[in-house]
Amino acid sequence: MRSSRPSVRYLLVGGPRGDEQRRRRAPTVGVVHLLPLRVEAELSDAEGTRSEVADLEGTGQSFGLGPLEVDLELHDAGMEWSVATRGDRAVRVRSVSFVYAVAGGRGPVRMLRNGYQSWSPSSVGVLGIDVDPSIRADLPFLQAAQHADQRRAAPGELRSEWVTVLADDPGPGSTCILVGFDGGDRHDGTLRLLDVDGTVEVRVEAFLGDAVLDSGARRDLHAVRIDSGPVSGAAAMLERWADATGRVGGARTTAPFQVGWCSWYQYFHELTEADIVANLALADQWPFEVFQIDDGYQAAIGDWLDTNDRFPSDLAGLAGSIRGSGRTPGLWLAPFLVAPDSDVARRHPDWIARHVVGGVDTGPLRTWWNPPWGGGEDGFMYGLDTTHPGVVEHLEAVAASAVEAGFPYLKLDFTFSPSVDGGYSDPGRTPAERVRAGFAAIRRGAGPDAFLLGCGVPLSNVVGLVDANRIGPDVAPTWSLDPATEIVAGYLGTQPATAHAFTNTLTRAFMHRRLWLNDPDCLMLRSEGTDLSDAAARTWAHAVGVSGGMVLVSDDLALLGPDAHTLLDEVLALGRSTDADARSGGGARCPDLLQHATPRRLVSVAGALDADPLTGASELVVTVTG
Ligand code: 9PG
Repeated sequence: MRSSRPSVRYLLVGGPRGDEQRRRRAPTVGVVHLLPLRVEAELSDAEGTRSEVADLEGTGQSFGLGPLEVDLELHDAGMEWSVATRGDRAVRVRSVSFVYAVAGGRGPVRMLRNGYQSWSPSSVGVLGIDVDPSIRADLPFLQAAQHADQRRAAPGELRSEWVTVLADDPGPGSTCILVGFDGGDRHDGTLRLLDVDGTVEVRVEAFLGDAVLDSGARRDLHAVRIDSGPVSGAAAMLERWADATGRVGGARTTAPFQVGWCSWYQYFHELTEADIVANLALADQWPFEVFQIDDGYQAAIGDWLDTNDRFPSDLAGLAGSIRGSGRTPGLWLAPFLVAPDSDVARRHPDWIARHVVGGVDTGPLRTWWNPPWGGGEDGFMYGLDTTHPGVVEHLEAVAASAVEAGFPYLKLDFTFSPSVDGGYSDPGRTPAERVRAGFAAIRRGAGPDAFLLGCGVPLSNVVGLVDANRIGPDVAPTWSLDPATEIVAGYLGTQPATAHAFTNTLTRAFMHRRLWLNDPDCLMLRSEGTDLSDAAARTWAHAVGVSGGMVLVSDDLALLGPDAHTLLDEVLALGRSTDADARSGGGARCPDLLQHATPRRLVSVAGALDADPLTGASELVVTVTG
């Protein structure tokens, strides 16, 4: 749970070049635009004392906020900024924000809410109507996995991570504005939309997550990019933002189109080596290049290099069988989690991040809970401290050993873990830097040629280190969920269901081959042992195809007949064609991105898919080239 350290907010009201800027821009009424309002910083005091002093004097583009100074360069297309300490003491910074008023639009403001990590829902919320899920949940343990800032949102506030599009009332002449950070490796970026006494404000927040800035330290914050135009151009705006952000971050976007098999959505935790062998024996009838072993082989969460009793072979033996069949061996791991009773946790208790409440260390930091993993504390898992040099060395060695054993394809799961609030050996790092340090160690160990797939990953933190990212929640052999099955209030959308994966596949289509390769999650082609109707299974398969993203099949191949082959062939034809277009700057586009809470249409050179997200029924019009 979050430490309840008191925090202080400093406000600078009026803002840089306020009136002059307002006059100069004078946008037409009816066009959504932003007006600069103020700078804010939120500080946490290590001693737990609350400071009441706010230093508000500003000089030019340099603004004093208590013990901090924020330097800003505002321009029409965004801003560059940095934060520094002034004075002779270190400062613990939760966030630094620039606040704009959202003006000129008609009716309630709609917000594309991009989720924090792979599984976080991305869809549209309406200010004043929808609420942030944390308001209902009020459960920091879960919120830590789903948001950059694990605290509850303010009442009425909507938030988006890394980038957002704000639009006014739908209808002819509707306009929108994009606000996004051009990176996420130094800190997360949260866009918060709220109505403050009738003024709609968007808070552009650089989230430093209580990082300690030493006396004299200056940190460059990620530049903010602003773009605007008719709402019909929203998808193109996001593509431009992703192009620019991918360039700044040195995105890895050139891996081949991926076609493979994955064990998870058929065998789950009960996977055995016999299952792998049986599916490998049938794989020659299928076009799989990758054969990926998911969760279930490992001796314990954290002990990735040892197999359990259901696997007579070791990792090298498993990789050898897959390689012997002519395929690329893939392996799942959750590299930053350790079970309390794992070898690694017993041998290196000092590698585990600490749970700190009000400045008091209360034990190892639990970052996830999954009862099937056992682990000695009813399924609670500890988080590794990725700022500890021993952990960095360990992660490098694990990745090197996995590749050495024959697995050049690694699915790195539950990787939000180092972002969770807690005690880490280097208090100067932001949550984003802690996540990235873990991935950087794995990349170094795995080498430049390994294929790294992020999952459960804070998306903005890993550009340039991963080849691909999961961009949605887990599929399941069911289309949608009865709201009565919601486990944590507000977070139904994070629970496995194919409709949830479908939504993110559309809303995040623009990321593919601009920031990494998109992994929309697996196809399930079976027609027995599933609650998915044929129509819904086809809708999902076609969405994956039209998106141009990775295609992994997750079925017991013995269950599949000729229809499954036909459907996979259709998906691959669609996918290869969209993906080829994505390589040259195109790709799939979601034309109704801001029209509904969840979009329904996905269009690419390969075809156009129209679906009903409620029922899973759809129509696909395939482009026929002569
Ligand atoms: C293995 C699985 C598969 C799958 C991953 C991930 O929010 N949740 O409770 C939640 C639980 C599991 C989960 C995702 C979300 O699945 O996405 O593909 O690898 O782990 O355990």
